Amino acid sequence: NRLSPIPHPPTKPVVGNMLSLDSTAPVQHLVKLSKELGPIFWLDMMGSPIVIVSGHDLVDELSDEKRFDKAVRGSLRRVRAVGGDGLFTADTKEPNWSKAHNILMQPFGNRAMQSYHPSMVDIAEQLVKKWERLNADEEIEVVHDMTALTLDTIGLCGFDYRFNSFYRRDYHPFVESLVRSLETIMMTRGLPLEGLWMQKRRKTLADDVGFMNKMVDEIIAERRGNADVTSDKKDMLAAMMTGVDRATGEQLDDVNIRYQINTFLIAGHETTSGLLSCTIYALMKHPEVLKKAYEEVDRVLGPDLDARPTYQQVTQLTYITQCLKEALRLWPPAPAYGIAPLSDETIGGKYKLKKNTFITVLVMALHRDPSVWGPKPDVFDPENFSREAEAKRPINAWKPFGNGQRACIGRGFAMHEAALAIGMILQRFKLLDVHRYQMHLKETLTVKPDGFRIKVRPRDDRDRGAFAGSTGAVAAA
Ligand code: HEM
Ligand code: LEH
Repeated sequence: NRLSPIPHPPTKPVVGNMLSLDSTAPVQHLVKLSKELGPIFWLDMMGSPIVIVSGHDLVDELSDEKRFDKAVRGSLRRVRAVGGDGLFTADTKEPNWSKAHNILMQPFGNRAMQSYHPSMVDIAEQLVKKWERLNADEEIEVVHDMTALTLDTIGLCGFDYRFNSFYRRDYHPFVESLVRSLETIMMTRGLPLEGLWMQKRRKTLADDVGFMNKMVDEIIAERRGNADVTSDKKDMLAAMMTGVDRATGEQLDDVNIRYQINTFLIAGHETTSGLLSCTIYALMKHPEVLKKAYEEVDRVLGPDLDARPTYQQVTQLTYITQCLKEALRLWPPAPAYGIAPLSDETIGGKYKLKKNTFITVLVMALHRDPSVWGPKPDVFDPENFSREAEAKRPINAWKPFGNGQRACIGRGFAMHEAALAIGMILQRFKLLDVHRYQMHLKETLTVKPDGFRIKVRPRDDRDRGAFAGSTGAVAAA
């Protein structure tokens, strides 16, 4: 067997390892297997192998883009039903990948972030206003509210659309369709035979995708029909409709723009909300970390709750950014990514991989490799992202946003949005762990805390004074 030196759990006839993978929590199951089988192992998915890699040395080698490229296979291939040849689900070789990559650099760059900032504040204010108006007996569904925040933020910054999630009990119909589609896609994870899908689910999927496409196509058509609007809007849609790829001189067509928007909505609703929820969890469980975070917020944002945070102030929330990065380490919302060798390969000096073999980089396990993170890799410690610690760390040990040219284009957007939201929350609230919640990850395409509920109380001036006084900061100056 060409994969014989790579460890491998026992298989069943015909199905191989397929049915032995926990379908509700496949990633966490793989993490467990990696503890038993080591930094590299392979599974037999009905005749086709998947190689699972989680050791830092090996991932470092796999990060060489001259030898390995993103593979849109497995569940990601299924996401093409919604994302089409948008950036996230396009093969690197597809013409629309490099075209959109070049055009979208600008609307995801630093300068563009400054123009989205007021819209981000608009939505974050809706969140904190909702929390300020809760009665003492009312709890917060953390993931629900964080998803409302991230969805509404990408809707407004992306294409000037308000989902108004804070004004409804359920999500917007578009989001209901999106969630149902991703659910169907995940239910069939690992099943290679399209014919085995449940008939009804397939029909619903087609209906949902049709509904989403129609809504987004209408938004695009309306913008095309209104020259005045195009000229003054500075959202991502405007950039996609006017941007020209320097390499080809071409523009994106409207079907591809639709797929990009679908993709931003998948990304906006699935990942940043998980990051925010996990960060709140970690802060609540670590009083000494929370205290430093409050001190930073009081120093940088100050006590005036009516003054909106500026873009510059958010960039100064460096300790909160360390907390976000540490949350991305322990609970990477996108817990794995798929790649394949461009030619026959040998890695680690001894593991043979044939060209095109599907490899899953198990980020969730990589992020707890003791050879990088020390003997207690499971402990939440923002000092892992102090400037000194980051400078000392080997490259390719922390990959929550993927690798190289196929890494997340929304990274800056997500981090700014998240730092702003945590900043505005800590400026106003005490976090109450009323259920003594213990982290339990629910897997969809991403991972998020399941059933995480808290209460909040307004911070009183005494809390604030204690921190502001002790640092001697003049917050308003
Ligand atoms: C790609 C993670 C937020 C848009 C990726 C990849 C990861 C990732 C791991 C690489 C996937 C792969 O290799 O298959 C995250 C995380 C986020 C986040 C952890 C939040 C904390 C966002 C947001 C957007 C976005 C907010 C857009 C609004 C994209 C796009 C790609 C991508 C378009 C594909 C890039 C390409 O291949 O050219 N993301 N993402 N992401 N992400 Fe994100
Ligand atoms: O497909 C992959 N792996 C297999 C693993 C299986 C055996 C458990 C599979 O079939 O799933 C590779 C990993 C794909 C997981 C993709 C998760 C990415 C989630 C990000 C969505 C949101 N987003 C989009 C852009 N930025 C954020």
